[in-house]
Amino acid sequence: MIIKRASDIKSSEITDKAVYLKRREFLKAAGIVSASAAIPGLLSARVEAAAQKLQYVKSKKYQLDESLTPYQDVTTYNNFYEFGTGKADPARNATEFKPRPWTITVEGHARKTGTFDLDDIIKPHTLEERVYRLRCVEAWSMVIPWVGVPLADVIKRLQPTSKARYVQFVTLHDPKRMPGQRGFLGGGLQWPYVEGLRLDEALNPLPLLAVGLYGEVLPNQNGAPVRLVVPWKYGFKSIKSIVKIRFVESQPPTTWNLSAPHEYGFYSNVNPEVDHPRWSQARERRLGDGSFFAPKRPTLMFNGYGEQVAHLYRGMDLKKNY
Ligand SMILES: Nc1nc2c(c(=O)[nH]1)N[C@H]1C(S)=C(S)[C@@H](COP(=O)(O)O)O[C@H]1N2
Ligand SMILES: [Mo]
Repeated sequence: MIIKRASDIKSSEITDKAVYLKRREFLKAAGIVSASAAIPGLLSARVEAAAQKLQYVKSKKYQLDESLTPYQDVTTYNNFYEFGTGKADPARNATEFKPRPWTITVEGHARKTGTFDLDDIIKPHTLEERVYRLRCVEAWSMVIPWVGVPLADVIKRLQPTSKARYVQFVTLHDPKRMPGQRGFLGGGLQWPYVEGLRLDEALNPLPLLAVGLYGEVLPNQNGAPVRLVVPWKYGFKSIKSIVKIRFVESQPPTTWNLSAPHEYGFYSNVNPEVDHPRWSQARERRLGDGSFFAPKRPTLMFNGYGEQVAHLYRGMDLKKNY
């Protein structure tokens, strides 16, 4: 099924009440009901585009006793090199990006391969909200209420075979729609952006395929329409705008490792004891904590998720496997 964005819908369609009601049902079936949809008189495409609400259940288990990073920070301080290397660039340069319709192609060692509509990969009625920390390798962090589904559930439905030992993820490669993929705006990364996890990491209950945050569809700058959230790893593992999932036998290449192998490894687990070659990873600045000069907080091993994930790395030298 294809979900139209509010911006695709002509105002003539919106003013017709019958069409409006039908469309509202359509959006509801898709898990999207806009704030303004509750007040027909106030319906406008502009308002609706600003707030496409999602329907989801709040996770009881995955909450944090920490204040949420304000929406403003979450959506204006981003890393998304496809839209520029500056933190403010993605919010500015991704406004025209249309994340629907969207398909995901599944390849490699799995029983269910092929190209699927996003809504077949992530069933809109199964959405869950979980509050996770995200910590960038650049030593800033955020606490965000994500809306999505566990990656493990999606992978199980795709039925990887015994040959699958890693999962690779690929971002959209479309220089016409992603200005950072043309010329110098994207900092000279190799495109498309790629990431990967060991299959057992991917099957851990924590990683989310997120389609929203703060109860609304993902803003473009945060990786619309679907991005990964792997909360115990540095932010760059949480790949945005995913179009391909590939089940492979050997460790797949990853973008930041290709770009600077001595600085960014395949694992990239948050680890206060292993410094980045050019700076310490022992402390972090929490966005929204006040000024840039607010005291930093200590970074936690595995970003605080050790209880859930430390067993994945038993016996491994995490200094070598950075
Ligand atoms: N495709 C793609 N995914 C990406 C990036 C990117 O440049 N391109 N940046 C990564 C980095 S370095 C971080 S810290 C997070 C930032 O996510 P946020 O902007 O939603 O906070 O996205 C990650 N995912
Ligand atoms: Mo990052």
